Amino acid sequence: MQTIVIGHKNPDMDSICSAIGYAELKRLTGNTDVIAARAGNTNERIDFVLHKFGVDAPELITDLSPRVRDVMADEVISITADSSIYEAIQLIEHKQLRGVPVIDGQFHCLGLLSAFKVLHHLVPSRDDTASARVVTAALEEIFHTFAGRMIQGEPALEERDYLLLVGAMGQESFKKRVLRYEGRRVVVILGDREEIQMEAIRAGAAAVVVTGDTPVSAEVLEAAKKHGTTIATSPYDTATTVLLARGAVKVGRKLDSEFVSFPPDALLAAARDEAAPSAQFIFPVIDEGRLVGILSKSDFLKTVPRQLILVDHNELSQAVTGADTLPIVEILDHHRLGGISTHSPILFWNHPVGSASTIVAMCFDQLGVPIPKHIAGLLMAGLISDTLNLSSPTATPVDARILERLAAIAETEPARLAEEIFSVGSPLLTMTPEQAIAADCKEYSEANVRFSVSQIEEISFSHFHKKQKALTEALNAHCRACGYLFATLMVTDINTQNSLLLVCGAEAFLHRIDYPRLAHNQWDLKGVVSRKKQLLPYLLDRLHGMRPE
Ligand SMILES: [Mn+2]
Repeated sequence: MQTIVIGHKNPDMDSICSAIGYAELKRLTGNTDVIAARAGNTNERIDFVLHKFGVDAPELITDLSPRVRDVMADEVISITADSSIYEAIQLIEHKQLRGVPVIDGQFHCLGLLSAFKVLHHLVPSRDDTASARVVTAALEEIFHTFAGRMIQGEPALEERDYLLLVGAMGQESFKKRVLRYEGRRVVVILGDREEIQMEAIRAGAAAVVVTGDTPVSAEVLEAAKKHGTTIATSPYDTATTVLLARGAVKVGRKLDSEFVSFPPDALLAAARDEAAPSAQFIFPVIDEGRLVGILSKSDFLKTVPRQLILVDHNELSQAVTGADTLPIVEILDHHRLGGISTHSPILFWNHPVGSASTIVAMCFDQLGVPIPKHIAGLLMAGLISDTLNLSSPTATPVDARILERLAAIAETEPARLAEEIFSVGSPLLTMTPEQAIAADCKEYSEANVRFSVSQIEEISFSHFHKKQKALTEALNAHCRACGYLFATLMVTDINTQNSLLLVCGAEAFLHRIDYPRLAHNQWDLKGVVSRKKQLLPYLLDRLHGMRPE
């Protein structure tokens, strides 16, 4: 069972650092199959911190919905098209299959061979009996199916259409019959009836198979040599020998070349819908033309061996796509509760401290696990970033105490690290307006309306005024595209501890904002720096006071 530790969509520093830190704690406490992941791209500030502490970015996972590859059988039992039906029967019986995929030498799937198709070949319907006696194979391959021994002639490797003829009738009737066919296409199968053996040879039969391991006379062998007829013996009686010989037909001639297949990345739910009405017994999984797995209908009932730990969020609307398809086993967060429900009891630690990184550090302490130096550095970055180096109203005495401890372990000065983080990659300078809005955007769903709150941190407002118009346009487009009641962008100056607020959307809502208005879409938020502790409660209050339309 793989455990994925992951933060919210549009990951910020705290989301990334707390996920890496908590995954590391899980590993240090004996959970071997655990990875940290991120639900979106990093930004320059995050990249700077990861580089500074020598850590790779967590794996990018943007959709956790189960895929075909999660449940398919990847040890594929297959058969090549040039194998005989006899070999296919052995395989199907031995492995207890309902059929097998048929491949060529390069693992391309050519079709499917079902046990039903094999049965139909062995027991044809009455209308098909004429073709049922024709076997397309090399003589050697036909002999091989009944463990025959060649006692006269050269091994003929050339594949041809051979007609199986049983020499069971009287000499005159047989002679008439065998002459109806092209001799070189005929394989006569019979017991120790020497006069019929001689008729077959004189008619120029390709081969005579003498069944029941009965001896063949010197005269017959001599005549065969003269007429170029191959003589083989079979240890089985005539009826059995014919049955087995028919198994020499190549699998490639009996396969169903029309079949439903899936790529390994196909969504399992979509594959299930497509597979459900199909009579197909198995579904090849094909990647770049090659057969890489097999999906059976029973595979759709399997549980995907994966579970989630959410950090820095607890609302499904902020979680990675597909999070609702996997069990959530733990949540570590410091936000409002967003109405998540689970099937089983889970570890849920929601603590209104300044960052999820703070909680991760507390988890290390609680379990008595020393915090590795590089993890301490990352947790510092998450904490500093979320609390604007303890200056945000979200910062608590717990954060201050934890930051001091982390600083000692990481041997890093918090003020210095804060300065480094916030001076890298100003969102307003390095991003397009669309990117600046999307970089740290959280969607909320409340009282039947949806809205978003984006936040960017700058070390001054100097770049804002130039970008103000473009930002407002982009925010408007974002609001309309997502169908929100309103969308907001909070631009925070971490030095002066003030913010500017852009809001686009329903006029009725804009009217209710009573901060000092600087322009139609812009308000002055003096002393406001925290989205969740200051702005979000304010917006929710404004929203709840609105009359229903
Ligand atoms: Mn956070």
